[in-house]
Amino acid sequence: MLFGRKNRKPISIPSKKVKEWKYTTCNYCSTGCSIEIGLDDNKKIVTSRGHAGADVNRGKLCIKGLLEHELFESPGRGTQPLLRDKHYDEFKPATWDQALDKTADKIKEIQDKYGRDSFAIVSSGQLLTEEFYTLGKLARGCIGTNNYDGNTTLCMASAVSGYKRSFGSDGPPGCYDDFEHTHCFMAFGSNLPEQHPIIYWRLKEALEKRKFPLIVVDPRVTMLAQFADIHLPITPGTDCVLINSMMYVIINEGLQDKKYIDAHTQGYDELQVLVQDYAPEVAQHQCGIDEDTIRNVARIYAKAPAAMSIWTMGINQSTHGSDGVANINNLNLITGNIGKPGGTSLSITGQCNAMGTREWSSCSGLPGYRYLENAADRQEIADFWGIDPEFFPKKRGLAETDIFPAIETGEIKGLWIVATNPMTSMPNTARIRKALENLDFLVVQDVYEDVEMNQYSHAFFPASVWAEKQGCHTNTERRVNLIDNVLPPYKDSKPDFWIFNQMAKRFENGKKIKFPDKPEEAFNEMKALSKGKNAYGNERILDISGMSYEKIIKARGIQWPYRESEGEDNETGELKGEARLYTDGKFQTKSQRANLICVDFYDNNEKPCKDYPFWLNSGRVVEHFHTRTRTGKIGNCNKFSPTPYMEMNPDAAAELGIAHQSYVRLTSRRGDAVVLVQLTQRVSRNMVFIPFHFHDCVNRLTLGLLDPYSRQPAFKQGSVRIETVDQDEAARLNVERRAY
Ligand SMILES: Nc1nc2c(c(=O)[nH]1)N[C@H]1C(S)=C(S)[C@@H](COP(=O)(O)OP(=O)(O)OC[C@H]3O[C@@H](n4cnc5c(=O)[nH]c(N)nc54)[C@H](O)[C@@H]3O)O[C@H]1N2
Ligand SMILES: Nc1nc2c(c(=O)[nH]1)N[C@H]1C(S)=C(S)[C@@H](COP(=O)(O)OP(=O)(O)OC[C@H]3O[C@@H](n4cnc5c(=O)[nH]c(N)nc54)[C@H](O)[C@@H]3O)O[C@H]1N2
Ligand code: SF4
Ligand SMILES: [Mo]
Repeated sequence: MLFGRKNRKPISIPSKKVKEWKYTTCNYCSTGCSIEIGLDDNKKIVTSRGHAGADVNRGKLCIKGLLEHELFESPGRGTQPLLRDKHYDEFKPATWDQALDKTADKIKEIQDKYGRDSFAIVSSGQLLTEEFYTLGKLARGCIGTNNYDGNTTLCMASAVSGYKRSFGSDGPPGCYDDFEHTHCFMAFGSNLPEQHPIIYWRLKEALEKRKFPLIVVDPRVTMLAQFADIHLPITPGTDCVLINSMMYVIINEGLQDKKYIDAHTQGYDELQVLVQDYAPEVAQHQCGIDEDTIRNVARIYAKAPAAMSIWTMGINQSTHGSDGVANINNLNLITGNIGKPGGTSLSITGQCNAMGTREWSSCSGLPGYRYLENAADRQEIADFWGIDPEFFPKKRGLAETDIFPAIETGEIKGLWIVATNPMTSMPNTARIRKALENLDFLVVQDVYEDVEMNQYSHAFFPASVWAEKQGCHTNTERRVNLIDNVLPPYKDSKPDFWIFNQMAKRFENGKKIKFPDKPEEAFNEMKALSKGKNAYGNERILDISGMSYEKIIKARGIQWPYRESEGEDNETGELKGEARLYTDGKFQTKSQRANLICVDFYDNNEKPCKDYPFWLNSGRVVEHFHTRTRTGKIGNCNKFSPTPYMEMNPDAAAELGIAHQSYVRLTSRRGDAVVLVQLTQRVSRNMVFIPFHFHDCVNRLTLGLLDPYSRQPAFKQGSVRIETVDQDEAARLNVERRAY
């Protein structure tokens, strides 16, 4: 039956008169889609499309990528540098030299008076890799502060920490092609259809060719959970209990991969003892998943010829974030599911270049997965940059989530914020505002002048955005792709790369270290540093020495490792890096064995109680990106959710007399927020979910307890109470907030 298809008119896409298509890569999420931007006769951008020849997205884009070209001229963009003496004064326009001189002088003045570490730098996962590498040179090699970190502490820090503890190194071992080979797919706290729509599309394509079980662990009935074969609505923060219990079943029923465990892991005996405390009949009362389901899922996972796990913020943003990652790795190690097609432990990365910052920014160490704690690593980088190794600290400084408390106590007096908006994205907004008032000097470097962080700044550096610049990103599956330069910088904004280079000239060591003018020369430095062996004598995995911009564009992205010796694939003529890590079962540890790590559960979350009876969960929706500095300005994204809102269960609302689309006030132990109510069965009776995209909303309420290893906040666990409010007053407040 054709349902009248024969009579249907073909869809026609209006011609946009594209004269030329320019290659680039999406700058929102970590999927890493290749985009072509269409220019007309006058070199004006008229449209975008997905690159059909790119392996990642094969012609597809999501709503954000499709409309990304509207960013270049969006309202609120920074047009010129700005300066002021006090954060409550009016800004005055400045030249770049004036703004850079003033900032460099302030940095030196603060450091002279209070010590080198009293000036902190917080960057992002959203710059280009060459920019991260250059900022690392500047922060570690010239300014010399140890309090230098990125917003990845809010995002991927737990994945990094868990990978390092299990495998001896960061780096996701799997890839999207694993979907084509797996026999069981388990997702922990990851909502692919909304947050990584094109990864989801790849998964769906694989599922349409060959059915395999899709198991989703999420307290909320997300879009991915709606498509799942088995949905486990877990009690927030207890994934480790579920995984320990699955391992109990696997080990006690003899379903583990003994050969793999013996040959490639260490620590099995201790793990085997630990999981005995997590029999399903006991664990069910902690994690909220009944014992039969735990047994069923454990058996499906262990019996599958290849099984894979993915996770995102449901795991990372927890006080058990790093442990959760290590435990997912445990599950995959004991079932022999690392480094084989369809068998892997794949963290789905967040921001477009969260991987690039992990690899090359020097935030948590030195470039190329090197450690400050390791003398040979310090020496090697000091020699390469041409400075004294004694200039480097011997251990890592504060993470972003410890930098703000150090501002509060006066230990840190100056701050440089690059491409992040902690006024909206950090937990407990009131505390962040108070801390920022304490600063002697704040410089904000952002694409947008109206970014909330700018309210407290003394200097503002307007940055160029996305394809106004050139450089690389690394995506979730370790694929390095190029953002090619399509347009000149907007007004007097400058690429971040240029800004860092100019700042370096104002410091003593900036004259010793080479700061090349062209991003590709910085890329060549990274290539040189990526070769050879690490401190344990293992071949470096983060090897990009075979890549060049030309090759990357030709291949539409290349996965690392891609060594100098690697050429074209003989059969296909393609340029391909290695799709998977640890295929030989050799890890980056001293013994080359992976560590099985005992993860015991302790319950330290703020939980619902009499006064605050609802779990507060937060996350994202498809049409918005983060703090909405970008998608809030694009009409066709913003129109879907222009207002702060929360998902609430209809039965819970009925009990409190709360109507659909009315305003309510939420109160936590930190503060309050007014939101619009959306009634939905997606959340259970004792939980609400709020997208964190809006300023003065969910992060006024969040507690954000920190993970002991990664220092990542538990954004997703806290508690609130809900009250009705005067609807007219709330509506007025809401209009004021929707200023753009
Ligand atoms: N449209 C869009 N896409 C994005 C982004 C965006 O802002 N907008 N941001 C990008 C970035 S930086 C990131 S980090 C990713 C985030 O991508 P995701 O992690 O997929 O997104 P979130 O909505 O933050 O959280 C995912 C889920 O975690 C669940 N969760 C909460 N608590 C728990 C728990 O205790 N256990 C488990 N198992 N699950 C739990 C929540 O219910 C939520 O559905 O998205 C990236 N992609
Ligand atoms: N409650 C709650 N809070 C959360 C989360 C949650 O799930 N719940 N998720 C957390 C996570 S995973 C993340 S990643 C963070 C994100 O938090 P943020 O990093 O604060 O979010 P963004 O809005 O992406 O901020 C990036 C800023 O960089 C600017 N920008 C974009 N491109 C460029 C560029 O090329 N150069 C410069 N200089 N600036 C640029 C943008 O305009 C924007 O102001 O939020 C965290 N906060
Ligand atoms: S899936 Fe991510 S990378 Fe791809 S177009 Fe959408 S936002 Fe961009
Ligand atoms: Mo993130």
